[in-house]
Amino acid sequence: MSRTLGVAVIGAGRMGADHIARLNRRIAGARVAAVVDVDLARAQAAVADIEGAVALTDAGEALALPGVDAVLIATPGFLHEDILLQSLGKNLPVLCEKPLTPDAESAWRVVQAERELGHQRIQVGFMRRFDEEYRQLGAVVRDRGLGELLMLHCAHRNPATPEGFSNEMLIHDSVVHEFDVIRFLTGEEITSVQVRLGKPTSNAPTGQHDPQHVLLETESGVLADVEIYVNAKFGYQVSTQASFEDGIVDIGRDTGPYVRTAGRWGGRVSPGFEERFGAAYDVEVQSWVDAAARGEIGGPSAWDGYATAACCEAGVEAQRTGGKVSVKLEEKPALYS
Ligand code: ISE
Repeated sequence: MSRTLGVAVIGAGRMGADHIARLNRRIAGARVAAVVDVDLARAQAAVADIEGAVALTDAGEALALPGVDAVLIATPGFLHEDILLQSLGKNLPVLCEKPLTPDAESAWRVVQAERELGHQRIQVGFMRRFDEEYRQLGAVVRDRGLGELLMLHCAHRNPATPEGFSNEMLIHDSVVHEFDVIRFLTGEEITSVQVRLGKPTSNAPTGQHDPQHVLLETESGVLADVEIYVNAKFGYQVSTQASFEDGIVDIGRDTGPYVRTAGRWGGRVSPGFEERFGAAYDVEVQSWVDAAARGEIGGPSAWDGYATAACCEAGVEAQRTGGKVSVKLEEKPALYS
């Protein structure tokens, strides 16, 4: 592997473009070697200012290029499995945007392929684990400085949804982050999911029930509730209140300059996840690049991708049935212990 990690970015849409800019300007030890997109013009535009980077429409071709040492997948989830398996076949380090794959069965196939390879190559893009406040909250849980963690109250609000954002996507595109971060904070698997549908907003597109109230339970009985509200209009907000035996911790509150003007006071709400989690994405990608140089992964694993896919499946069933649905997991392979 060359000293500077040559990365093939697969998918030059919203997240892919954000990662290309990041790799190009803020990440040390890596460079964009290729950009792949079904839309060749979009791939070409993405590499226009990057010396030596090539634009392609086929991921397999990119993976075979001599200057490609690693793969960053930012396509829609249904395309991930094929690219992941090809990357494992070439033993390349991968950073795969969430979800690992759209369902637990295909995610499990990826886990098994990695297990056969014998070492971890896939890091999943759950960027919240790299957010400073989530990390601090995780440390409070682990150190037991405030006693045992008992409950988590999470709010996940988006200003609006892109076209085609289905009712199920509230779970597998949005709440998937809470599934992961609750597993990260507690160090436990989620055992059941319930979804309650209350009074909907008139701002949601047809077919989407918004907001929804998701209730989860972990192995030791920690309860978590998530308000997922994806047409909240006012801006982007992700926050958590954690109840411990000896105190309460809040993260994700509004920060930044507090301005008084024209008879009003206040600050700015983040417009979207790129701004809210920009610093976390930088740390995440740097951690992946640094770990790749050591032949390791630097964040959540394929097992985490599989376990959250199983939570999403339970969540979608709970949405449909209104019941409390158990999360069923295969036995965790030793590779992920
Ligand atoms: C989006 O795909 C993300 O990953 C964002 O972090 C999340 O807030 C949003 O709901 C998803 O649609």
